[in-house]
Parts: sequence; structure tokens; C-alpha cells
Amino acid sequence: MADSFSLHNVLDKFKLCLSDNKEVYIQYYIAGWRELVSFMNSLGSVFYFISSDVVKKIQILDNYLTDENGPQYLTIQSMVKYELDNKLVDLTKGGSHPESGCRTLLRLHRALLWLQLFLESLRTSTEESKTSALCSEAYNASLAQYHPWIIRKAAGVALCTLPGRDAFFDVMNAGSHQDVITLLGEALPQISEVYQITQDLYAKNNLLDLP
Ligand code: 1Q0
Repeated sequence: MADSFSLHNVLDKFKLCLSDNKEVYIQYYIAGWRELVSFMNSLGSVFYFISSDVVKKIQILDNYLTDENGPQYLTIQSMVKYELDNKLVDLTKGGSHPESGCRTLLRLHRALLWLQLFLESLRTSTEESKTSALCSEAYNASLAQYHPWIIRKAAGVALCTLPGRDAFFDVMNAGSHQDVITLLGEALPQISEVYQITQDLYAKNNLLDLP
């Protein structure tokens, strides 16, 4: 799996996410996350508790996409409309739809902000920068607020094992360090556009705090 991973693959998938009228295709969104899972798995078993949760969420969304109502799940926009119109979203805890597409995708959406912040800090980092520090700063500024103490603690332990900056650039498998930096500069605006469109859609529909 480690051999097949390349930063190009991740970025290509997120690039494919946007339709002409700026809707977000779920198929490519989860394909981007699949690439990230393969990257995380290549970092070692300590990341397994993180990647297995992502795999679970990809699976839930994939099941919606391939079942009989699949066409309603073509884009995040159509999913939100379909699930809200049909009362398929639990707005408070303890309802009958604990695994709605909307709440499942929200977890990945929050993690996408972490990815965006982390890749941006990596892009502008210097040789002295520590990936584990960059990664945990990005985590604390995004995902951490949604995680209980025990998960934050475990995430901290996993992050300490991240490879150093040079090795990290190599694992991304996208050419020289300068190539990686250039690629990130081109691709990050696309990830951030996908993030922002989703964020605005969820905000407009009051879905940002789904349990
Ligand atoms: C590079 C290493 C990754 C470092 C990740 C930062 C720490 C994240 C710690 C998250 C712990 C996840 C365990 C389970 C959490 C769930 O409780 C939580 C909520 O779900 P629920 O159903 O209980 O309400 N789930 C989540 O928040 C989902 C997302 C968490 C995972 C986010 C990991 C993002 C990883 C990205 C891949 C690494 C790519 C790095 C560089 C990319 C290079 C192309």
C-alpha cells in the first residue's frame, strides 16, 4: 500500500470533487479519503485507530451511494436536501438516524480542515520544522475541539511517532521536496474550496453541530 501512495492521487481526487455548478461529488470526496487512509496506514500501526474510524465513515457513505437511493447521494448538496426533506437526520442525540449521511460526512469535513491547515503549514515550513509539531498545531486548531480528552491524548501519542520533515516529504512520493511544495501550492486552493462550499452549505442548514 505504501508503494502505491502518492500525494498526486489525493489531490486529483479532491480536484474531481467539484461539479461545474460547484456542487461536491461524494464519490470523489470519499475516494480522496481512501487515498488518505492508505497514506495513514503506511505510517504504521499506531495510526490504525484513526484510519479505522475514517474507513468506517467512508463505508457508511459508500453504502448510501450504492443502495437504491444512491442517486440522492450524488453530491453533498443533494444528500443534504434529500435527508432533510425526508427527516433522515437526527438533530439531537438519541434519534432513530444516528448514522445519517449528513452527520457522517460532517466528521470527515471537520477532519478536512485539519488536513488543509496541516498541508499549508507543511508547505511553508522550514528545514527545522517538526512535522509532529505542525500536525498537532493543526489538530488543536481544528479537530481537537470535537474530541474528548482520551482521544486527544491518543492522537498526541500517535503524532509523536510521525516521521521527520524530510522523510515525510519522501513518503508523499511526488518528486523532489520543491516539487511537493509546488504541488501543494497548486492543490490547496482546491481542497479549501471544497471545504468552504461544504461549510457554507452546512451552516446555511444549521447542520454544523449534528450529534
Ligand atoms: C498524519 C497523521 C494523521 C494525524 C491525525 C490527527 C489526529 C486525529 C486524531 C483523531 C482520532 C480519531 C479516532 C476516532 C474519532 C471519532 O470519535 C471521531 C468522531 O466520530 P463519531 O462517529 O464518534 O462522532 N471521528 C472523527 O473525528 C473522524 C476523523 C478523524 C481522523 C482524521 C485524520 C485525518 C488524517 C489524514 C491523513 C493523513 C494525511 C497526512 C498528510 C497527507 C499527505 C497527502
